[in-house]
Amino acid sequence: MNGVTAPIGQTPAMRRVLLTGASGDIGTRLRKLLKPLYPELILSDIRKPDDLVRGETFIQADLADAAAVHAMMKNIDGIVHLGGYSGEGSWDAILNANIIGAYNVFEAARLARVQRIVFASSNHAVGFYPRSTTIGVDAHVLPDSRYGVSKVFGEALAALYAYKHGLGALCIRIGNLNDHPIDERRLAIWLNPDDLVSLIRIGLERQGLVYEIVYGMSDNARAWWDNARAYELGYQPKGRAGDHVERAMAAQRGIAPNPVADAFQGGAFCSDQFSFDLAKIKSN
Ligand code: 15L
Repeated sequence: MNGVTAPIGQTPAMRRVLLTGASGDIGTRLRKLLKPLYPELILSDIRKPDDLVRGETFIQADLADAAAVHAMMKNIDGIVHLGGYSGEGSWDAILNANIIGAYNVFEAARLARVQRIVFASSNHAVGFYPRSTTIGVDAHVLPDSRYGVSKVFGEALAALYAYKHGLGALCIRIGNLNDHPIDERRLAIWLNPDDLVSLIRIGLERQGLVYEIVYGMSDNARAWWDNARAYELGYQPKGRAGDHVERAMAAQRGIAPNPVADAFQGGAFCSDQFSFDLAKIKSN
């Protein structure tokens, strides 16, 4: 099934939008890009951003602290949930920040009757697909890390809260967000920051959206992902990975080959702590 968009419905009024993970790499960029669109943007993170400016509203909160998460949800219309660990971490770190943290956010959103949530999922939810394969959003999950497992968990929470409680949800399996792709793998999964904003707007504003998964990538002939559903929802990416091929491939020449990382879409997340036999996966 390709996600569900209800045939009728109102475009939700997105006045107060909460951005979790506002001090992280992506959050720091989104703070500036989302503010003109959602003037009442509320920022949150476990760590206060160093460069908060007048007019920005910040709430310091540990997502593993349910009471703190519930408190910041008051009068929120929509959430962009980036918060948590953004790479591989110990089980304790992932459990607290990404698993318990995500649960607290969804549950608080339900109780506060939030209308929409955009969940920052990741390509690492499906990182063990070979680079020779093109996958859509209905391919079964193949996480490449504890981090990837936590993103699968978040997608599952999003489905549960959408179908059971009407919390409209868009899960964006983000590739690599940067001004330009920085190596061969990142060339295949590159996401221009403005294109992420376009996807977020679909998640928060598209009429009738119930539950969807899309890939967070820009326009890309080299892609490993079929992003047809995003286009059906109105996505019109501006970034073109094809404009950056030479630079990315030049950077790749400086990177040592790794048979496991190079075989799979998730790259080094796959080779990290790998203890199986690559030949057995390939012959599977
Ligand atoms: C991610 O999900 C991470 O948050 C980011 O730091 C990058 O590692 C990215 O994936 C990637 O795959 O390049």
